[in-house]
Amino acid sequence: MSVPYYVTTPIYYVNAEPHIGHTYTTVVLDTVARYHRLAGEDTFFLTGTDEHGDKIAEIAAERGVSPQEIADEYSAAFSSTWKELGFSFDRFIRTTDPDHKSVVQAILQKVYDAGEIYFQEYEGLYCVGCERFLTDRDLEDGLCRDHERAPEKRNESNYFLRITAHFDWLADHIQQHPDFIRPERYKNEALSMLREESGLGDLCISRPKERLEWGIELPFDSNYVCYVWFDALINYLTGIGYPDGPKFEHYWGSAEHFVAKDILKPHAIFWPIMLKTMGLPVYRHLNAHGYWTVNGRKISKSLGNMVSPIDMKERYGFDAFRYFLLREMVFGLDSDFSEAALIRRINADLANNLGNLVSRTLNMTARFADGAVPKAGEPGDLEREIQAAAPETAARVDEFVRRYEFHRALEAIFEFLDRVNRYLETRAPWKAAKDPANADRVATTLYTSCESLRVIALLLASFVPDTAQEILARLGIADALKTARLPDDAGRWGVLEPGTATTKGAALFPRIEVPDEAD
Ligand code: ME8
Repeated sequence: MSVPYYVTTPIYYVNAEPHIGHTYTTVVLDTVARYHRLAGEDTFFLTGTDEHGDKIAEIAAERGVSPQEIADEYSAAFSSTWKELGFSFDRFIRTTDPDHKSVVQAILQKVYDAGEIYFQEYEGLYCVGCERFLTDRDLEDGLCRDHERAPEKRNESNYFLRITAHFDWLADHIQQHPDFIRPERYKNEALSMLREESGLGDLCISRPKERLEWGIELPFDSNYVCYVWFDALINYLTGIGYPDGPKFEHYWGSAEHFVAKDILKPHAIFWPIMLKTMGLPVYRHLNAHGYWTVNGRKISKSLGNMVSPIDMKERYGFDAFRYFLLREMVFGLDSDFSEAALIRRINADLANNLGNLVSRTLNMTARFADGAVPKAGEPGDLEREIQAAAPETAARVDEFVRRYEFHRALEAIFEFLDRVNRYLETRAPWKAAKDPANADRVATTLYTSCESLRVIALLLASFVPDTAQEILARLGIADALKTARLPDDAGRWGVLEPGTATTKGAALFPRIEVPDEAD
């Protein structure tokens, strides 16, 4: 089998409809999964929903329905939205799936038998939003920093996982593998969580049933259910058939998790230690990104600013929205969303730049070459420059996608696109075609533009899949993505066969007119 590549989104809580934040992480995953598949890697893309815990039990109680009903409703909202948006995931896991429940119980028993779990009475401040006991550092003016709500004082006997005993080992591992957690700022944050003064203690992994029944029962004590984070993280193993499925053995060594910075601690600290206590190798990389704000404000239900990806798809087309998300956010840093900024990007990059090149090239091919890819004559300097830029661009895109620098990858593709637009301006085939003596030069120019469009479409295929497919179809090579290998096929020149029938089609991205005050 070919090189494995296993990527995961966080599994989303079933307490909200999917919004721009969840959509961003899933768009990133869809993009890398598509890219690595096109690069011939054996890719597995996992996403899903996180359904147990206080938070869900609380909503169910408020609504007077069972937690399972809430979980079914919201999980379906995520899975149907993800399908409607065309995400190419290989499994949508739910933590209420039967295979997940047995995996969690088997792991709990294994770790318990290994002596890594102990029982103790505990008193502390508990935040239902975080689903955990807080430390002093989590508090600001007595309120949970993340949820801005007062934690509850709780006194309970519970089971704890000995995580503190593994801090030195984990700190060493992080230092010896500098890109284990990336970008670097999050590696540094994880290291500082492991320092003694951070006050991070052992991890409480149980909840007494008298307080919370909605969870997976501990196999060694039926009075308790498993803490939701311990259960949730294990989805990354269940999703590929742990413990003895063939997929598990194939994929686990290549695991890459993607999360936003809100859930750095469970992924950077709890999860590697959990894996260690289970006797499993740790994941390959944890990739953390920043937050989306909307018009400069945090996304929240109460502000009513939860940008819906389905609304965006209906209004602008989903490719335009995904392009914006990937082009605008520097992976790792925060970014702001506004419709005005989205419209600016659509007009500048997609309508003017890309859309224009597609329509000019295909209209002229229809007019001056009878709607078929013409045969190129001898290339001049300008053609040779474009031919040389194609493999360079493909190599840069490959490097940037593999480093998760999506904005740079798109920048590189659009630099190539600009170059082709400038080339067309210089060759001006619409003028040259007036004199039949220029027929050969016009054919060469149009071949160069059509072939450049093929290169651009292959490189864009992971970022804006429907648009790329449409361009390829108009170029008469609708099946190109079925066999293409990136980066080589995008960098190879002369693949389009002269004589291939092309189609003009409507504008790919019509310009969006906005009144001036929209800015
Ligand atoms: O934390 N900006 O689920 P969750 C960017 N169930 N990304 C955002 C975002 C924003 N404003 N808001 C949400 C949980 N996200 C747990 C995870 S994993 C074993 C368990 C994205 O529904 C981002 O990926 O709160 C973030 O990490 C995740 O949604 C949190 O989703």
